[in-house]
Amino acid sequence: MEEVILSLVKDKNLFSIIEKIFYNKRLTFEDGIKLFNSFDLPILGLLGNYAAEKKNGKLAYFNVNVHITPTNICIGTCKFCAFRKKKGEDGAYELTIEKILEKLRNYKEQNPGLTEVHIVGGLHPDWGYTEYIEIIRAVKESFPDIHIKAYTAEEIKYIAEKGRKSIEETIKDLIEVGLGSIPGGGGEIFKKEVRKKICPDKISGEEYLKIHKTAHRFGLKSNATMLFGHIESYKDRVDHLLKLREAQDETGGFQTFIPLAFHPLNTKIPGATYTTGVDELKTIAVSRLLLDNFSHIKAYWIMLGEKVAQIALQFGADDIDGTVTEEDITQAAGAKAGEYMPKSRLIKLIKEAGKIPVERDTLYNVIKIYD
Ligand code: V47
Repeated sequence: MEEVILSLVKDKNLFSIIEKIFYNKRLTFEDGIKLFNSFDLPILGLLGNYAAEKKNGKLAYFNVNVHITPTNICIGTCKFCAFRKKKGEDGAYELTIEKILEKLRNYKEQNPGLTEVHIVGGLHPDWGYTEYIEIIRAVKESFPDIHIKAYTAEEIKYIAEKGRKSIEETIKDLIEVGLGSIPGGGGEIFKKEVRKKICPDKISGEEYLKIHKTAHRFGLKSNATMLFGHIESYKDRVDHLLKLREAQDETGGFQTFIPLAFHPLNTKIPGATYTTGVDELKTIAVSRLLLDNFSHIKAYWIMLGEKVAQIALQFGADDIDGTVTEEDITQAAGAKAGEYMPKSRLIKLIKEAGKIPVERDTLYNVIKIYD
C-alpha cells in the first residue's frame, strides 16, 4: 500500500521531505529549495494541508475588520510601492483625527461585529511622535472595544526617531494609549542584496526582526510578511522564512505569516509582472511546511484574489483575513480583487473549501464557529 501511495509522488526529490514531515522533523534550507523547485503541485498541496490540519484541524479563520490609512505621504523610497506620494504631489492626503474617527464610525455601522482596525500609513515628514501616538489614543478612546493592530516595524522605528526615544519606550507608550498588536508589513525580503534594490532606505531585515521581538517581550503579538514575486529568488524566500522561524523560536510572539503576492502596476520594479496561481499556492504550501512554529498561515484574499485564496485553504493556509472594507496599497498597484468582502462570502469560500469557518478576533480568540 505504502508503495502505491508513494508511486503517486511524481517528484522523487520529495521522498525524504515527506518522511520528515510525517515524523515531525524540521525541514532544512535545502528542503525548502527542493519544495520550491518542485512542480508536483498536488503533493505540495497535500503536504501543506496535512501540516495545517495537524495544527488547526479543519478550522479556517476570518475576522470582521477594517483598514484605515491615515496618510499616503511618505518619505520612503520603496520601489514596489505604488501608494506613496510626496508632500504636495497630486493625490497626496493626510487625514485629521476627526476624519479617522468619522471613517471608523461609518465602517462600524456597515460592519456589524467589527473587532479590528488595521492602521498603517506613510512616514509623514511633518508628523512627529505625538501625531502618531494621538491617532492610537483617539481611536481607543472612541472605540474601546475595537482591537488596534497598527504601525509596521518601519513606522515604529520612524516614530521612535521622531520622538528621540528608544524602540522600547515607543512600544511602551503605544501600548499605554491602546495599541493591541503589530501588523506584519515591512518584511519584504530580508536578504540584504535584494532589499538594497527594492527598498534601499528601509530598515534592515535584522532591525525588522529586532523590533518584532522587542514588541513580543512587551507582551504584544505580531504578524510577519514576505513580499514575493518581484526580483527575489527561491533561495531568498527560503532564507526569509528560516529567519522568521529562528525569531519565532526565540519569542513565540508571531501569530500569523502572510505571504504577500507582488502587484506590479505603477511600481518602479523593472520588468515586474503579476505573480501566477501556481507560484502563489506553492508559496503558501512551502511557508506552512517551513514555518513549523507558526500557528497560522494567512491567504490574504485582497492580494491573492478570492479564488486562489480559497484554494490556498487546501494548500496550508488556515486564515483568509477579513472583510477589510478599505484597502489602498494593493489597489494602487493594480489589485484585481476588490477591497470589501461581506462576512457571508468569507463563510461560503471557507465552507466550499471543505473547512469550518471560524470568526476570530485579532488574537485568534474564537467569536463564532459556523459549522
Ligand atoms: O509591507 C507594498 C506590501 C505591505 C505592494 O499583518 C505590496 O495582518 C504587493 O503588511 N504589491 C503592507 N504588496 C500590507 C501588510 C498586511 C496586509 C494585510 C494584513 C496584514 C497583517 C499585513 O504591503 C508592505 C508591502 O510588503 N506591498 N506594495 C505591491 N505593489
